[in-house]
Amino acid sequence: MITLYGIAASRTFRCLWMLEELSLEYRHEPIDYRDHAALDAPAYRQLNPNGRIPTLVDGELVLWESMAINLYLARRYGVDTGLWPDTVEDEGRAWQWSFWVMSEIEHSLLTVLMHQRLLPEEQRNPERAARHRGILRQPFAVLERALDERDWLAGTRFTVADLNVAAVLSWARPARLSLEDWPALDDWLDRCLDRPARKRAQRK
Ligand SMILES: N[C@@H](CCC(=O)N[C@@H](CS)C(=O)NCC(=O)O)C(=O)O
Repeated sequence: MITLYGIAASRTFRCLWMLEELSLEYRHEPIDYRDHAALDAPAYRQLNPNGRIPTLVDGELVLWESMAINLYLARRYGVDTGLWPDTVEDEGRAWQWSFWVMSEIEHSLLTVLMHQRLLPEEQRNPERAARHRGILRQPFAVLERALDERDWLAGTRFTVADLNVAAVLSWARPARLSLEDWPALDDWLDRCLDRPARKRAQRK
């Protein structure tokens, strides 16, 4: 039995999206990241010593870190459904893009989302948002060049590489961050976010 802990309006969304793509049966425990009593409960800390979401339990295996959870799920259950790449080279690309999006994009894009949309207006810092919009231009250009040459990031179809990167990039939409300078990226993001499994995950 698979159990996933965490609400959809958090990084848990990435793993809900993967579970939905794989059509797996799972139990969803929607722990909120603001519910510190739940995150600090000894039974939860035993699963995730960081006291964060998401956490996946699959039989004896307990995993945390959204990208690791998705790479595991795709490798274990996504070979037949096509979520796991076909070649070792494309597996390498899936690792590459998953690490890359976390190190080059996640922090700056979350900062833009917080300071452009999510924080109460009096707590927003427009200079901070602008600085991180500037930082994002370089990795966005890298992704644009990659997607100018190919439709998908690892192989010739949607895989875990696209899901992991698009799940982070999806914050650009609620942040109302224009991607018009990167048309191939913008188009690829639309194609990823248009998938029924993504929409189901968002409603969890
Ligand atoms: N790198 C981790 C980050 C996990 C994380 O920071 N989760 C947030 C919610 S999106 C959380 O649990 N925050 C609660 C807290 O920091 O107290 C991952 O990708 O899974």
